[in-house]
Amino acid sequence: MSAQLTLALSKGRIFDDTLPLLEAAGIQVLEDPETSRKLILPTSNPLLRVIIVRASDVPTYVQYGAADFGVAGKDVLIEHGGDGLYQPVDLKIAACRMSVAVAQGFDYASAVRQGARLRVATKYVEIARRHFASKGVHVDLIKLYGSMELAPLVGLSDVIVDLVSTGNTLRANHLVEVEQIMDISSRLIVNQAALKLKREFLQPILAAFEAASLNRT
Ligand code: PRT
Ligand code: MG
Repeated sequence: MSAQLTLALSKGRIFDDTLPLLEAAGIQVLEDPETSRKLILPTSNPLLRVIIVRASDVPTYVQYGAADFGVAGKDVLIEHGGDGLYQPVDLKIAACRMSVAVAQGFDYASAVRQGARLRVATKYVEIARRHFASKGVHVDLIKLYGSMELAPLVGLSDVIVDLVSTGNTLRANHLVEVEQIMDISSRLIVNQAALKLKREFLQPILAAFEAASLNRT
């Protein structure tokens, strides 16, 4: 029988951290996305295939039903909006935090206090917009697609909003974390129609993922 279920994952940490959860469901992915150029990967379960997409595209594939389920960071889900997605499980994988960082020596506290407009460079404009709105700080949001750390160093922005895990990237660029906005981890997301129509195939895998992620706490 051809694949009934499609799981959307991104290469790198999400793929790597999802593999043990698939193993817990008795499923092996039969090719390595780091060495294979294929974007559709078979698994040991003939009913299930994995597709490899950009991290920020995972919710889109699942929303439109091109994938039945997927794994995406809370950051990506907030920026996407989550329409048409059911989010049953926090898998607690790919954990990090969303933070505000500034160049060493920049006086963030007084910049915020003085009520001037703060120039904020980020890939996460929705999270940044909500955060500074809740503090009553006026901001000019500058959308970037990567290498946010550079922005304060060359005068593009006063601050950045970015993901931090070890803090090594900030340190290497002489930036300082001045505020933590939220903890981030990756969620299982499921297409709402698939949840109803493919329940018999999906349910055992969802249950195994949930059990495996509970073991992580
Ligand atoms: O890389 P690409 O542009 O394709 O997309 P992406 O960056 O969204 O994908 P990917 O695979 O890098 O990240 C997927 C998800 O992993 C994110 O959506 C987060 O939910 C989660 N995650 C966990 C992280 C990190 N930790 C992380 N450290 N995503 C990114 N980073 C980056 C961060 O942006 C910064 O550049 O790593 C750097 C900081 O790391 P430290 O360890 O130096 O602090
Ligand atoms: Mg990345």
